[in-house]
Amino acid sequence: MPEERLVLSERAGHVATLTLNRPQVLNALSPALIDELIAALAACDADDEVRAIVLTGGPRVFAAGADIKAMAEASPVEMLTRRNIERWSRIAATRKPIVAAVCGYALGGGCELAMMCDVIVAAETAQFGQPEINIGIIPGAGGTQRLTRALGPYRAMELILTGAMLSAPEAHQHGLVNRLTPPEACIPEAQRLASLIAERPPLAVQLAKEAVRAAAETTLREGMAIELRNFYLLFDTADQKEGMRAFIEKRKAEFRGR
Ligand code: DAK
Repeated sequence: MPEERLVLSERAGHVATLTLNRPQVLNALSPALIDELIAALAACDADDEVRAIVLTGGPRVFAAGADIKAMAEASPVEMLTRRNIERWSRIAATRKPIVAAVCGYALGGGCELAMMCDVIVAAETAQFGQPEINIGIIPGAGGTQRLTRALGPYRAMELILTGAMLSAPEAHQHGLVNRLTPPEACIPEAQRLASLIAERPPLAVQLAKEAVRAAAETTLREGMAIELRNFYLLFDTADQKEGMRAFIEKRKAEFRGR
């Protein structure tokens, strides 16, 4: 029997949907699953047919965190030599936009993974949180930084110090979630949003993503420099010529990602 894939991948039009596939352990993010996810995202980045990605954990859960059983007895040196930081940063470095469809728990590394995505669609019943404190550690894949930027320092501090969960409606109210849906509509809504993005010129989408990301990761001066560089660069693309000509000729633009 072939081994079960830990990340399922399917494509409809220009949208790839990646589904974490360890439902029996609430998609606990084992090193093997993270490796498959990195490979699947790299394949999306390399495939011209893919213009936007939906990342989901399926209809019941997003991910309940890194696999506790895989790290319970690890030493600091083992944790270091597993090169997790480098591996996880490859997820965040994906060039194409990722829409997360969070249909249940997004906890610990699961919440951090959702926050590495660019847009978050959540079911009303979903729950977010960084419960690492309850097992004697703190977030290690960006939770203290990205949650703080998303929610502000006081709310993030309370969640990280208590390990409490944040309901999807609260997360939506505080700007961590873009859209709230009934549970069964979460994945289709993420796919709809991804298709909308996929209709836009792909290179402009990727360079816009890079520039918006820079706002959270660099100074205003550096961010402005990245924005300007990308702005000028787009005048060298066929899609910029097509987009502007189509506007002037009052027709729909046909973008080719060139
Ligand atoms: N790891 C391993 N197994 C897990 C798991 C996890 N994080 N979460 C759930 N499971 C497993 C359970 O052990 C159980 O397996 P069996 O006992 O059936 O074999 C199965 O999933 C179902 O879970 P429960 O029976 O517990 O289900 P409940 O509905 O009662 O509770 C729950 C759901 C989500 C409240 C509960 O499972 C829970 O509290 N899970 C743990 C949540 C958690 O503490 N998450 C944070 C883990 S630490 C880093 C990158 C990432 C990280 C750190 C560093 N670097 C790049 C350096 C991330 C760290 C973490 O995420």
